[in-house]
Amino acid sequence: MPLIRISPPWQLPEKRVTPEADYLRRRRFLKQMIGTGLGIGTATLPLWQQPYSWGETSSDPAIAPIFTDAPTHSDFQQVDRPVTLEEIATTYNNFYEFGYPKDIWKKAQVLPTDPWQVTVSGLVKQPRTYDLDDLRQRFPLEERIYRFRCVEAWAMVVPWIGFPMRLLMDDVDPLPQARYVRFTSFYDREIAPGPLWPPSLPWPYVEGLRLDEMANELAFFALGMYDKPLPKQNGAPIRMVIPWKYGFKGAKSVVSIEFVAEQPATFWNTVSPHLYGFESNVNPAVPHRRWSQETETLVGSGPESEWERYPTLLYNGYGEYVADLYS
Ligand SMILES: Nc1nc2c(c(=O)[nH]1)N[C@H]1C(S)=C(S)[C@@H](COP(=O)(O)O)O[C@H]1N2
Ligand SMILES: [Mo]
Repeated sequence: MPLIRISPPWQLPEKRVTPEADYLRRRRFLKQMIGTGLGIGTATLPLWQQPYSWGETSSDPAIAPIFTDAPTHSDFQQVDRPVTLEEIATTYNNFYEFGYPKDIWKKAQVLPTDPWQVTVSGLVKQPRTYDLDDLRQRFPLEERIYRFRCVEAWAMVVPWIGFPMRLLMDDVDPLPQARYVRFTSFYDREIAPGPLWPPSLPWPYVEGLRLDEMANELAFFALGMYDKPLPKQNGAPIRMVIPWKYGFKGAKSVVSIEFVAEQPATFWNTVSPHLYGFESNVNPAVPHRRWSQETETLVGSGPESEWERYPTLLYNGYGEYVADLYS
């Protein structure tokens, strides 16, 4: 398949980033286009911009509108920074199963995402296995514009489409003994072997939350972003989004969710317990061993050496929602 090379994002004719107003206007415009049945010619678009790409069902025009129709949650319509350009958020990624470089989006296109199943098991009254249709139909989709902060001190603002984790919890009904939740990403060494070094990385990628963190209003499962199903490089077909924690807490391409009694071992915490704590809430006062966390750069806000710097906020600015979890 021919890959279309795009210019570096800061050379795009649009502004460096998409102001909220423009983003919202574009969203309404797209809805109208779909409403009137006027498709936009998409064959020439790069892979990650094509409207619907869950494998075999990608030609099903009935599916795409559920993403554009998802209402924007009134509390999460904007943040105090511009929404990151889609072209940036989908080409500057961490997905180590496909290697270390930020441009793994090309390699990630081999991720098989259809069929897909998410198994929910462990200390629950109603163990369940969801396929993609179950996930899309059982849980009402909404849009939320969230800040995103990687432990590497870069940040983005992403319009996610998905549903609160709380709804899935209610659906499986955790037992009283359940105190933690363990989330496991897709792993298939034949398809995505991960970096060759170090050879001992503890695959698969596993992340964990306390039960009350998962129940928090902000904890979210994303099925889409920018009105479209998630691109593979961003963790298709379903990923965690925990906006008050560092980005690595948000496992991509989730296949298993287990309710457990004890704090689970996680990927990064196993690699380096003192660098990557289980909790890993965004906190400007706690430096990484090799860099300060006091400020962060906004990805895509110009050529990389000139990215805008902002102060890091405790809990990534979401203290009002989560601070009482940690008092
Ligand atoms: N399975 C898996 N999930 C993952 C990662 C990964 O390497 N593998 N990287 C994490 C890190 S470090 C970050 S910052 C975010 C990046 O998400 P994005 O590429 O959509 O911005 O995904 C997180 N989830
Ligand atoms: Mo990260």
